[in-house]
Amino acid sequence: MADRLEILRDLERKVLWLSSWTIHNANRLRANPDGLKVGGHQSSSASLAAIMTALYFDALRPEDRVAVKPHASPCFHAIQYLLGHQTRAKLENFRGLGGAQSYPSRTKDIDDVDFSTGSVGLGVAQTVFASIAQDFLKAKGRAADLPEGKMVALVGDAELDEGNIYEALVEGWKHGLRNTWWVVDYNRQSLDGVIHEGLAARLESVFATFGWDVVVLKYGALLEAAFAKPGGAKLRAWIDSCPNELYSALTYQGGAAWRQRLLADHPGDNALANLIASYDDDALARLMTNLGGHDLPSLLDAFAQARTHDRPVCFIAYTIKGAGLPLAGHKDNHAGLMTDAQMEAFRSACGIRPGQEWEKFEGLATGAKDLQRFLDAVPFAAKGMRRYTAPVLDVPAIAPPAEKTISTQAAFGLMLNELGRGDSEFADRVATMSPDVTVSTNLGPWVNRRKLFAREAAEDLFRTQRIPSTFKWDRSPDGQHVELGIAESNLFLALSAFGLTASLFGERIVPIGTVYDPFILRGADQLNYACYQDARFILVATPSGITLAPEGGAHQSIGTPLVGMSQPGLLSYEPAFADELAAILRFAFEYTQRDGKDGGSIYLRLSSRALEQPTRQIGARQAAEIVEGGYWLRPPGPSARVVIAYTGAVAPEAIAAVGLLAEDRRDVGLLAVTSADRLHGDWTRASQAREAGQADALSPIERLLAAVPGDCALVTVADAHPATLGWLGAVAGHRVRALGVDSFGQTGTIADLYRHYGIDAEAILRAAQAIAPGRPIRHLAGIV
Ligand SMILES: Cc1ncc(C[n+]2csc(CCOP(=O)(O)OP(=O)(O)O)c2C)c(N)n1
Ligand SMILES: [Mg+2]
Repeated sequence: MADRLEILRDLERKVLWLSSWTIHNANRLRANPDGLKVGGHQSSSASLAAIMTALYFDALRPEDRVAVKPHASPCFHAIQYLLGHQTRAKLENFRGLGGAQSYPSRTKDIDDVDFSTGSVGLGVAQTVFASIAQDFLKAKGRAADLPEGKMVALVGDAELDEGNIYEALVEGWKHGLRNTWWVVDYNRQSLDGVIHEGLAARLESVFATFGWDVVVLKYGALLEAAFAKPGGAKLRAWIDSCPNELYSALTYQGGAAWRQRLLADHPGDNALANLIASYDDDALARLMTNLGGHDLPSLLDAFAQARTHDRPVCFIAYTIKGAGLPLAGHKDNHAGLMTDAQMEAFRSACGIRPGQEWEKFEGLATGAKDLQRFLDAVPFAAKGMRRYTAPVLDVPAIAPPAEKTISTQAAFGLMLNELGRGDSEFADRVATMSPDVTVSTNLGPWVNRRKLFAREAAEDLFRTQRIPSTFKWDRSPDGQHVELGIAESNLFLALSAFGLTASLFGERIVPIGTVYDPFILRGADQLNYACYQDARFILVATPSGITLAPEGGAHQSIGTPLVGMSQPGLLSYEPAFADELAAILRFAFEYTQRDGKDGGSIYLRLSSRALEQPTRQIGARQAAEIVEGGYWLRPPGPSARVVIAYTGAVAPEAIAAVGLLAEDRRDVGLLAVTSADRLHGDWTRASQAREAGQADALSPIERLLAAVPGDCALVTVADAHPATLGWLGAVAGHRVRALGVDSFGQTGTIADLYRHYGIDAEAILRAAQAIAPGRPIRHLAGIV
């Protein structure tokens, strides 16, 4: 059998070839009707070819989980192709519909992607929370058959500009982060150009501050050998002080340029001149670009070392963007593509015959048999695909609290407390988390029962000191609440990681995160990221809207229901009453466990406004309607000229308005909308089904509005942007007046603010009078 290192060198060349070819082929063959290039990132991929070769073909184990730098996707797909997990057809259709994805995608790619990436910074931070999730499971004796894996991120150096990475770093430190490797592709280039001088030194100190090992891989074996020769120390000193921009430019220009510059900077230095003279131009170019991140022996060594302990490690691997390609080093190379002529030259340099471009073993020193034997024995792929499933948990009974007046937020807290009091398997598998708003979102009683998670047990000092406190916050490996700092970004990434445990570790966890509703926007990209990779979680966002009256405009949310409606993979609900919330929660517990497209995550927009509760028993039919998104609290009669539709905390205003209207308008209907998102989504899907020939397709909102006479008008009201419900008029062609909030909130009482923004009962009456003229509404006349 050929030498292991030689085989890995062959594979590195192959990975570089295949990733470059995949991109080139897609751009060459698939003429794009939009006149756009198919695109791809040849130089970003090349930058990581050696690092990824060392990882995937040697260092990684099946239990490791990896977030690949988004623009190294072609490199990742090439590796998976060599391992037999990616098809040639998908590579040929790279960036095409149904082809290998531009950025690795858990849901769209077939080749064993652990974490989707694309929005830079998020995949990196995701590994921190995946590691905490792994610890959470292990601390409870779960996933016992699975060895502890490393959570690995391949990180671009410019990617490290993203603030969310540092938020995760702080959070990781608080949780005693382990088993996390970040491999920084330090190519000193970003998208626009060359990155700032001296970043590596800053990074070293940042990571060291947070307790990480830092391993700098700066020089490869060729450079180290040169440094040991006469003149070598000078060469090293020159490299160390060379500005990034100059290094990049010389890399691009090649051997002759390196020679000229080195000699010009060292006049009269014979030792250095002799050293340089011992390399021809090509060899000099190879020497000067022989950085640690392209040096397989250094990489293999560093990864093997790091495997011997569980401390988090940041590898700063110096690389050249576009290494091995004619694009190398040029600051414009980010989206640069090799020309046909360049590719042709590269093909023949790789020893690949025309027509044999996809052949795995073409042009390599190692024989096909040896190579296949090597690939078959690669530890990472030894267990095949690394996706798990977990059994569906039975959902325990959930009853609404008996309080006559209560807010949805308080009801949520009580129901979770009840869940915590029980002894269901389901409750044991819940993980709650909150960005420093655990108490103010009513999770406190649950935490009292189920404790905070920590790998080391610690008693609540206030409790041991007998200082009275409502909260008993003991820390324990059994604990089920993951205490997070204020950074909302971390909440969503934690929900994402805990929401993937079934697939990542074969153990189901039901993550429930609470957050103040307006601060969803602080983590909106992270929320999108979590949904994009089909993590399953329940997001409880409370309090919400201007109903948070005295808190003022900086804490009040306006557009979040539209976020909920427009976010794929997330179904949003805004119940008004506790019994509705109970039905929705039961559904959420079941829905988040469903496979694939039949399930998803849930967003509950709740309120701290205590409402008088209806006296009723919700039966199965009504519970189903609540889950479907709406029901008639008062059905309209045949003579209805106006119907009020509301969602959430403005229920009392809508109910009061209907009561007052009833004196002057006949048959007024009152529609309770528990999920504008669900109603809208099902309406869209039913329309699509009809357009596809399924004539009898009908959605819940169409069924509900079928009871409304055609010339009747709708007045909709929400403590949110009016577009939340304004679309209801389009379902069956009713005129609509949509009330809501479309400017920044203010401090005041709820009554003040509802009046100010026009979502109180009188505003509803005024709207009804204007849109459904008739006898003057007495109540309004009285006021005027
Ligand atoms: C949140 C976000 N902002 C911007 C981009 C666009 N973008 C893609 S790659 C990139 C630069 C990456 O540079 P670096 O991380 O150093 O990777 P390299 O290409 O050098 O390997 C940018 C700005 C993105 N993908 N995500
Ligand atoms: Mg870079």
